[in-house]
Formats: sequence, structure tokens, C-alpha cells
Amino acid sequence: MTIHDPRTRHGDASDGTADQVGGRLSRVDGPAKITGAAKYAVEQQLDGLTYGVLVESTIASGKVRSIDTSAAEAAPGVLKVLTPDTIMPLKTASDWFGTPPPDKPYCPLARDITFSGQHVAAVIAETFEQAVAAAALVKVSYDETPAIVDLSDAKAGDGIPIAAMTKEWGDAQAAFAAAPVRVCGAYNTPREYQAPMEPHGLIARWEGDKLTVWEPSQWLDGMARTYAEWFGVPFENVRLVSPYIGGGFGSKALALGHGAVAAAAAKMLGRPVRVVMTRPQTFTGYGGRAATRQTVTIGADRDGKIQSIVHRGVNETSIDGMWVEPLGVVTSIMYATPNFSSKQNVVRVNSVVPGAMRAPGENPSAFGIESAIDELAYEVGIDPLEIRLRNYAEQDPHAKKAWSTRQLREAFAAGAEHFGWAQRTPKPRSMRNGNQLIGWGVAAGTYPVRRAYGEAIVRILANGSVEVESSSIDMGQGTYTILAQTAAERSEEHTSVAGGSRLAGVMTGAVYKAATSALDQLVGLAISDPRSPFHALQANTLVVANGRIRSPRGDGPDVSIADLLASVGRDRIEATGDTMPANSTAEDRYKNYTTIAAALPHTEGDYSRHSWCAHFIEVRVDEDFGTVRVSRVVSALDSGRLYNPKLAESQWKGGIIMGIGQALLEEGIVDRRHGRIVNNNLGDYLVPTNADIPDIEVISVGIPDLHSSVLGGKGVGELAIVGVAPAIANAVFHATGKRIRDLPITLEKLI
Ligand code: MCN
Ligand code: MOS
Repeated sequence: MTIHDPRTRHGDASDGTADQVGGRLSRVDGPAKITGAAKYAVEQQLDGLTYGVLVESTIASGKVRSIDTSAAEAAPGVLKVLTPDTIMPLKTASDWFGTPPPDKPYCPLARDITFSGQHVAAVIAETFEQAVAAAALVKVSYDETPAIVDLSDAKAGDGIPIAAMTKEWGDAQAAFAAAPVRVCGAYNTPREYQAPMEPHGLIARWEGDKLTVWEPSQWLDGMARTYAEWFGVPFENVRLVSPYIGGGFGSKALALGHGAVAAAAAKMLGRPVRVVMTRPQTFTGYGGRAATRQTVTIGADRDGKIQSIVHRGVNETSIDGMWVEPLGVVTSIMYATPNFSSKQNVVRVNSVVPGAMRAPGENPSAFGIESAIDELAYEVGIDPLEIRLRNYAEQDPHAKKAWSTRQLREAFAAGAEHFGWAQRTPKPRSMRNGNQLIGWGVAAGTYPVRRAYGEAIVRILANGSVEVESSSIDMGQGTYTILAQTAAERSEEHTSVAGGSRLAGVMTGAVYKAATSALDQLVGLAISDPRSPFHALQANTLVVANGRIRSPRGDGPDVSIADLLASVGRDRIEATGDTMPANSTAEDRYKNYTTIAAALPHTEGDYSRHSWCAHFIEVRVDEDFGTVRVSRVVSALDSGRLYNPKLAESQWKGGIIMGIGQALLEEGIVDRRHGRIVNNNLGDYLVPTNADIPDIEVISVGIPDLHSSVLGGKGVGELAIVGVAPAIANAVFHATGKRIRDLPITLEKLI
């Protein structure tokens, strides 16, 4: 990597500056992953490694009456069988908002069962096979009670109102009642799962009261804090090593129960313990996207101008955990409306507590509002693209603040142009090819710019190379590439979660500041050190490029950085950069890196900051069989300035592909008798494969947004999934005349 000023150079592969910000550098970790050289967390070979296997509840609600471990304990190679009675006591950790932990014990093995698949025991053995065999010998008996299976269970009720989710202005009910045109729809999304290729797992090793954990992690500092709190050891005593991550999609941000079991077993045994989830366990070992229900009612004029939006939402949470999937977040900002009301409840069901999955909140929220506005378009007989422009929000309708940047109009224009939207015939069922009904749909998406804190160290080394060090991670988004970073291991510097699409903006900012300061030091040395060849030049600045340093006028010496450092007797220059608030204390820093709550709100200050996108999608529906194929996608996206367009395009396409899966395939099916997830494997829980995915065209319409980040970029990672499912549902309506308000759009809903 060469040091440069990213604000003045816009690199591009074509001009030989692919390795600079804005350049199309390929993923630096790509070759290691493709050749198998990349060593993932649980592949580390450690002396004395032992293997743990989890035993899980087979009921969804009730109590463990007894656990008979005698046969398992007598089985070959078994070192320990852990139950709620024999596992060492742990302490409750704070939640990810940083709410201080209640002074309560924590037991990762359950006596009180609140969902099927809950960890109740664990077997640790010399080999993996011995642990698997012995785990099958653990006999658990239960006192079962009736479970609340899901949102549609009569026992579920209306749930708990979440006052913080209420957003209201004007008089939405009265304006709706008075509106000449009204539409109302109920939109549902099922339980969905992140399904990363690499299942969750870890190796835990204690040396005295110091814990090392090799674990895929979206958030080294947050996870380390949880381990430290569970075991009552200082934060500094926990070292988390997360070299590569085989996908996370939100599921690898927190330390989870199986991690507590592994670390406790390692402590009790005095040997390192490895626990890896089976694929079925990944469906209950952590939460996927919560199932949601929304009603959206829109009142409008006959010319399609919105007068009122009333929105009500519900999402599932678990019996003893709280997950709020914010359903009004897109509803409240996408369109201008003088009257608005959004409220949300959460309903407790016997499931694992749901969790973050790519664009939590925005994703289901957009399915509601972007389907509903399409319904309004047909109701008033206006083109679905035109109605979106008529209701364009010129400022944030909820925060009542100016957008930092909003290139959504540009996104609609570019997407429509490349897609050929003008050729669309408005009537449903009016476009076909043989027995294939063709439909064209449009929908918009958005994701807030979440800002947080990060630190980085930049070193200019004696051989002229530059090292960047931070504790940020790369699960495939491209962090290592954009930071040209060599290792991800929590060391002295810290960073926020790779979640909420914040990491790139935070860390490029920190690295930029560190690099600028390293450069300043280098130039300062060169000008002021009497041993420097530039000392006599009396210049007040120098140019550093391609590993060399010279005067801007071209007179005087032109030497390599290595030679300069040698001449002044230095082996390196090191500088730290951060995106911390000024005058922050050590305590602030700890909080800022280990809790979500410390992040700056996206509407802080004078601006409302968001990424935006518009998806144009063609589907082909077999008239006889009801099978839906997505045949064409053109999406135009505004993520501000792109640090690496090649990687951003790849991120966007990944999001769109995930959106196609959500629209057509993905659904966790609950067994109504036992409250189990029936399709808890990748043979039955379908995610898209290459054969499901057409050519996808992505167009960047962003402009640098300096209100959002140091270098002008906005979020990329989650944006593109938002709006894909409604664009497909809208296309399916255009193809067939059937409005599917219940994901996924499977053939039985169409025939
Ligand atoms: N980028 C860019 N220009 C910008 C912003 C980002 O070129 N202005 C590019 C960079 O390559 C950067 C990537 O986009 O590495 C993502 O940046 P950002 O939007 O800041 O997102 P994070 O780094 O915080 O990554 C998290 C985000 C989330 S929250 C989920 S969920 C998700 C996602 O990234 N999970 C993923 N993308 C994923 N991609 C892969 N392969 N695997 C996952 O699990
Ligand atoms: Mo992403 S769901 O915020 O990790």
C-alpha cells in the first residue's frame, strides 16, 4: 500500500492506482481463501485440544426434571459432562447496549426450557467422535408445558407495546378517514436465518486468569467484554482472535451460550476446548430475523399525493429475551406525508431470542411500505415509479431535518433508464412470453449511516512498506482490503462492531487520520532532522509517493523512505488515528468500543444521514405452475463516495441476492406440536444458488457525503437487500394480478 491523500487522488484500475481509495483493488484475502490457505478460527491446532458437543432440549417449554449422565461419563475418552448442576457459576454480562449487568448468576445450560434446541448439557472428550457418541448417551427427562409456537398461536396475544417505537405527527387517523383514496394491506415476513457458510464455533484456552478465544467475530471488543464479564476477569485479560470469518450477516456480533460453555469447560478442565455448532444447531444457537406482521394503510388524493400513513407492526421475541425489530423505520422517512402514525408491539413466543440479520428493521419495514405504495399506484392508476416521485420526501419527514445527501431521485432515473422502464405496459398480466407471465416491479430502499468509534495505527517501516493495524474484522465485506490490513486480532487498539454498515466509514476515517499523522511526522523529520538530506532545502513541505520522498518543486534530493529513515537513524514511524470524540477518557473509550449505545445517532446535528437505493426487477411467472424466476435486476444505489467500487458492487450484489432468497425461498417452518424448526438444514432451508440468480446490474449514483464520514462514504453492506423483496412482490403483481403480502412468494400462493 502506498500512502496518499485520498481526498485528492481518485484511484482507478485504469490509471494504475487501484490500490488507493476509490480504486478497484481485488480482495487482498481472496487468494488465501480460494486456495484454502486461510486458517479459520476453529482450525487452529493447539496442544491438548479437547472437543465439546452440546446436548439440546427436545421440548420448547417446560422444565428439565433430571439429567442422567452416567452412561456418557463412562464412555471412552470422556473428560467431563456438564449440566446446569455441574458447570462452574458465571455472572450475567451487560447487554449490547452496555446496560450494566445485574448482579445475577448466569448459567448457559438451562433448567427452565423456553425453546426447542436450548443447550441443557455438554460433553467434553479427547476426540470429536468420542464427544458426539457420548452426547447421545446423555438422558434428559422433562416436565413439558404448552408452548407458544409462533405469532399465529392463539396463546400469543397482542404482545407488549414498545413506546420507543411510536412515531406520530399530524392526525393520521382523521386524515385517513377523510382521504378520497385508501389502501390497506397486511404484510408478513417469516423467521429467516443468516445461514453463513461457516457455522459458529470457537476454541477457548485459559492460561491462569487470561483467556484466549479463537472465534469468528463481527465485534472483537464487544465479545471480549462479554467473556470478561461472565468470568469476572479484566477486559484486558481476554484476547479474541478472529482471523477470517466465513460470513456472519449479523449473527456473529455477540458472544453466545455455546461460547460460555466452551470457555467454562476449558477453565474447569485446564485444557483448551473446541465447540463447533452443527448446522441444525445454528438455527437455535442464536436468533435469525424475527417473524413480523405489519399493516400499512395509506390515505391519498386522487392524484396519488399521500395525506396519511397509519402503520402498525408486531415482531416475535423470545420468552425471556427482548428483540425489537424496528418496523416503522422506512415507513416514517421514505415519503412525504402531512399525517403519520406508527406503533409497534413485540410478542413473546417459545423461540430463541431473534437477532440481527442484514438490515434488521429496514428490511421488513420496506416490505410493508414499498408494497403498500405500489398498491396505491394501481388504485389511483399512476405508474409505480411516478407515484414515488410525486411523494418524494425533500427532507426527513420524521426528524424534520435536511438530508445530508439523498440521491434517490437520481437512483430512480438511472435505474429506470438502464432497465428500460418506459417500455412497461401498465396493466397486470399485459406482458408475456408464451406461458410465462412477465412482470416489472420497482421499490426503493434505505439504510441509516451509523457512526461509531474506531482506532488504527499506521507504521511506516524501514523497508519503506506501510503497516496498518486495527482490531476490525473482515467477514467478506472487504475491510482487510480497504484497510490493507494484515491481521485481525484484538490488540491495543479498538474498533466498533462490523454491524449496521458502519465499519468501513469508521475505520477508513481512523486509518486516514493515522496515515495523515504518520505522513506529517515523516515530512517533519525530513525537513527538520539535521541528518536528513532535505534539511538544507528549507522547504516547508515535501511530496511522498510510491515509497519515495522529494520536494514539490522537483529540485533537491529524491530518496526512498527506507533511505530517509536510515539517514535519520529511525527504524519506523508510528502514528495512531481515531474517530473518538475530543477529550474522551479511558472509560469513554471502553464504553465506545464495547457497546452499541455509544454510537452517534444518524440524525444527530443538522442532518439526517442515510444511504438510498432503487431496485428495478423483472420476474417471469409460469402461468400453469406458479413458479417465479427473477430474470433481470437493475439497481441504482447511493452509498456516497465508494472506497472501493469493485467491493461495494460485490456487497450490493450480495445484498440483492439475499433479497431474492428472502422474496422467493426463505422461511423457517415451525412444527406446531413441538415448537421445533423443521427445516433446520441447508437442504430444506433454501438460500439462493447460482441457478436462481440472473445478471444483476448495479449503478452507483452517490456523491461524497462529508456529513456522514471523514472520507465521504455512506454504508454499503446492508443497503442493497432493503427493497428487493417488495420490488419482486410488485413485479409478481404486475405479472399475475395477484398481490402476495406474505413472504416468501411460493408457487402455492400463486396458483
Ligand atoms: N465500501 C465501499 N465504500 C463505502 C462503504 C463501504 O467501498 N462508502 C465497501 C468496503 O469494501 C467495505 C464494505 O463495502 O468493506 C462494507 O462496508 P460497510 O457498509 O461499512 O459495512 P461493514 O464493514 O460494517 O460490514 C457489515 C455489513 C453488515 S452489517 C452485514 S449484516 C453484512 C455485510 O456487511 N454481512 C456480510 N456484508 C457482508 N458481506 C459478506 N461477504 N458477509 C457477511 O456476513
Ligand atoms: Mo449487520 S445485521 O448489522 O451485522
